[in-house]
Amino acid sequence: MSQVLKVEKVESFIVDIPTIRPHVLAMTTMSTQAMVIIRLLCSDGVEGLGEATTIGGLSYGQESPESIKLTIDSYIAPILALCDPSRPAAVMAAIGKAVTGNHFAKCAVETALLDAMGKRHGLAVSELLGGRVCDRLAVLWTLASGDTQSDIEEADKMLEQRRHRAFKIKIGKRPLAEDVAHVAAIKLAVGDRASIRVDVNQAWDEVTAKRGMAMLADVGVDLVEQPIPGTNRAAMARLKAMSGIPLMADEALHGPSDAFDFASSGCADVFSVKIAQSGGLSAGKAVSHIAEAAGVALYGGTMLEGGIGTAASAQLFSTFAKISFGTELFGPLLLTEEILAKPLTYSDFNLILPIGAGIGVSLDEDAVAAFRRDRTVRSIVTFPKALEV
Ligand code: MUC
Ligand code: MG
Repeated sequence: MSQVLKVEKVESFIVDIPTIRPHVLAMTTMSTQAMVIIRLLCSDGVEGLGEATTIGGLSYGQESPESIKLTIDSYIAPILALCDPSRPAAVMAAIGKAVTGNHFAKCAVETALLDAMGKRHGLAVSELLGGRVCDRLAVLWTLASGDTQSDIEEADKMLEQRRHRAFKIKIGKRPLAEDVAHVAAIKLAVGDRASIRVDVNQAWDEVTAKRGMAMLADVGVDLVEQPIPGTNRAAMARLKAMSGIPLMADEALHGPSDAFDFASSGCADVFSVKIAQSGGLSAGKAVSHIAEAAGVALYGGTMLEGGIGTAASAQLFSTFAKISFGTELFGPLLLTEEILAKPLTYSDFNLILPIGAGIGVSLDEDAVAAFRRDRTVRSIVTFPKALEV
């Protein structure tokens, strides 16, 4: 009789939570966030949690909440049934052979495997990834109400509460002059109290970006994120070469091979590392190593995940030797409801790393039950006990 550990049950479900205000990005306006949560039950009774969350359905990335769930249920769960969950790297390699792309779905699964492994051994996921360098991470806030005065009031409130002292302003939806005036007014209001960055979410062409980045440098912006489509690498390299402000790649980075290409072609000064876009925590870690080797600065990105994805991202980012531009791990704060049993702690401009095994958080089952999209029909994939590897 084999003693190999098994995955006995895979459950994935979508949770829809409203945002505290409309979140206006160049390509969509969010009023709710849909999070895909996965629960793996292993044969030793240990449960692993993971999350895959994207922004605005299919308007940001190539996977939607519905496609992530379908990929997990129909293509990944049957592989999990045949694998030993105490070997996450081997399981992810088996999944990689059968499932191309689908980085978000893979990220949720790897997170759950690492969470279970950490719980099994009494270790935080950061320890499994090499060990923490810090116990807290600087966290910025995105000003994206769509209204200049509301954004200024929001920034003032965050500064007073000592919650955030770096702000990312979403632009690219309005004409360039209006966007720059909006950013200039916010920078003038916060002065030296905060760092101001912008995220264009690929909305500009190269000509607009050249003009825009010069204008933003004049108003005191510290960082410009993904001003043009990430696929236009040559133009990213030209913008980096001419810009007086550091240029950050976000949508362009879908894991280690993009990171390698971007680093070797000098396309960005900074990489926004996202666990979901990278294809999981290990892939995100590889992105960070490529950046470090190439002298590219690091930033801890988010897909506006809830508590599970945010905790998992924090576990990884806490292992980076240096994270020059901080993180944007504020996702749970943008939502009206908490689904963690114990909310993450934000204090003195930082996210405090959760203490505890695995990713360090657990679900509030009542909150989850109240916000699950499938409140009536449940989809749980249970494997027959007799199944042998
Ligand atoms: C993005 O493009 O960076 C992260 C923070 C935020 O407000 O939006 C996301 C996506
Ligand atoms: Mg971005």
